[in-house]
Amino acid sequence: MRIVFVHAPMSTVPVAERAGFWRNFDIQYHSTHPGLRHMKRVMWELPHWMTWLAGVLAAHGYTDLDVLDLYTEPGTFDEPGLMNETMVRAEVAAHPGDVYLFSPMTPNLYYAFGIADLVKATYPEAITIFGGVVSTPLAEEVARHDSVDYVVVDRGEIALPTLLDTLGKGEDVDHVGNLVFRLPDGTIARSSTRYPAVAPENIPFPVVDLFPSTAGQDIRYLRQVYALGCPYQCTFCTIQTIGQKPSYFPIDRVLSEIAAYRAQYGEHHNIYWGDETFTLFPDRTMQLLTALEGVGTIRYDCQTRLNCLTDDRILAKLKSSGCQWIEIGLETGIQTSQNVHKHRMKLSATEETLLRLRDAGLAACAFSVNGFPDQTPDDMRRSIDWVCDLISRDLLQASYLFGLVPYPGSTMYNFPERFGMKLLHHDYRRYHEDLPPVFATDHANPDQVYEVFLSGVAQLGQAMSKAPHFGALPPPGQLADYGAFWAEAHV
Ligand code: B12
Ligand code: SF4
Repeated sequence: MRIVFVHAPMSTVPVAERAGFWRNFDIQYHSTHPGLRHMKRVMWELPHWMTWLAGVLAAHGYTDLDVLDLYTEPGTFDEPGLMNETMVRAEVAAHPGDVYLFSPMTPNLYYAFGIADLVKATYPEAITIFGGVVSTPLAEEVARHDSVDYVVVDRGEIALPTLLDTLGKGEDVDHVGNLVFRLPDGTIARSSTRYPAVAPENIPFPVVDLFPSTAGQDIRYLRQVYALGCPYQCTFCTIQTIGQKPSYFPIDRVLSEIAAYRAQYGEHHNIYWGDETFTLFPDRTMQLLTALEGVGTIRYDCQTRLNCLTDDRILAKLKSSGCQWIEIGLETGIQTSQNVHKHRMKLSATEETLLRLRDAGLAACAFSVNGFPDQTPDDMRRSIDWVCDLISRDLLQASYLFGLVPYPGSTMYNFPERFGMKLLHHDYRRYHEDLPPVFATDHANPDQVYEVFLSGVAQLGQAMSKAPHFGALPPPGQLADYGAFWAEAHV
């Protein structure tokens, strides 16, 4: 059985203000990552679900695996939002398979459907299976699409091989768990069995060489997971497929994955820890940091919450074990929004915590989000001013800024009225963090929110034009290389 993993493309939105923003962001990032290389083509990172599930499949004897990568391929879109059908058709024809696996996110679900249509048109006998972050909460809707045969909801480690085994034997899929599919009469069936999550130590080793080693030139870093899951419940987050109780991979396993990925894609690569809240349990974090320090050659980025950075032991060890960049979900400078949407994170601790990080030699980068539904345009502007001020005082080295999107699966999407939001449509192509909000509130309409967003992107871009606190500016002649990814698919 030949199984093809499909990397669905992401259509970027041309936002003029982003050019300067990403350029200056990238300069700040590179300055703290000596030796980092610019991406040749913009894959950004290996699609993690693929190497992960490929490992699961290989352990079950499915070793005839291929990748149809339309994400990195230049020319997938004729213009923003319009896939180049001739090109996609040719790529599908060049990757024949018996089974095609898709794991789109919300903004590229539509394009994944388009590719599935072309798969079915080219290979009518092929089976298409969707899974992952958007297919799970929208399973019925996804299963209704003509070119989708099966939707696997939640985790896939047991469901996917069980489904393939069943199909291979020509048996009825009735007994397969985590499954949603269309019956011949058009109604949607959902299996009653729900498989338990497989403990990390029992998840097979990934298929690290699913991509050629040249893909190492197209990525920014290697993603590695130590713990899966996050116990917080932020209203805009969709962490549901991974789960809420963090469970940890054995440290030996983590280190051997890093070694294998670096051997395949380049020893120079840094690691980006995929853990949502890397410093959640200090004792567990310390065990990993001690091991990393022992290896001594691994440099890395991680992400966490502000309230999980209070332990000085951790800060010191982060630095000595190779951490060079910490991303913190600050989201907004308005405390009332934090109370509702960010699990009551206390902003009063921000300056002191950032100062301690800086003193520990760690560069901090914020995630900030524009457009919380309890904010007026003035609140939003104040929030952006606050982040810019933290940058200007070198408490932050950089900050992302995205527009708030109530993704399917989030509490905000499920209960918008609780937050004073009215969802305006379900055109998921426009559920995009660089586009006007897909909801309205009594405090601000989408145009007002978007206006603040665009000026905020420009303002933050300007704030990041300062000399980096950690590291040095690149030589003037090379400046054009920085942020060059902004017009392609990227985070
Ligand atoms: C890695 C990552 C990325 C990477 C790579 C994305 C990729 N295509 O591989 C990058 C940095 C490029 C990225 C970009 C974006 N991301 Co992202 N990303 C993640 C992240 C941190 C980890 C995903 C991951 O690899 N997990 C490990 C794998 C093994 O877990 P998994 O994907 O859930 O897979 C399991 C099951 O879901 C299932 N499964 C998954 N796929 C499939 C497919 C089949 C066929 C089957 C059977 C089963 C199955 O089996 C797996 C094993 O159990 C998640 C947060 C999270 N922890 O989930 C956010 C997340 C998925 N991203 C998100 C978003 C919003 C984006 C962006 C839209 C952001 C932006 N600013 O534009 C872009 C979209 C780009 C795109 N469409 O590819 C949201 C998704 C929202 C949504 N519901 O759609 C998430 C959940 C973050 C969040 N907290 O809200 N992202
Ligand atoms: S936003 Fe971060 S802290 Fe909040 S639930 Fe999601 S992963 Fe956890």
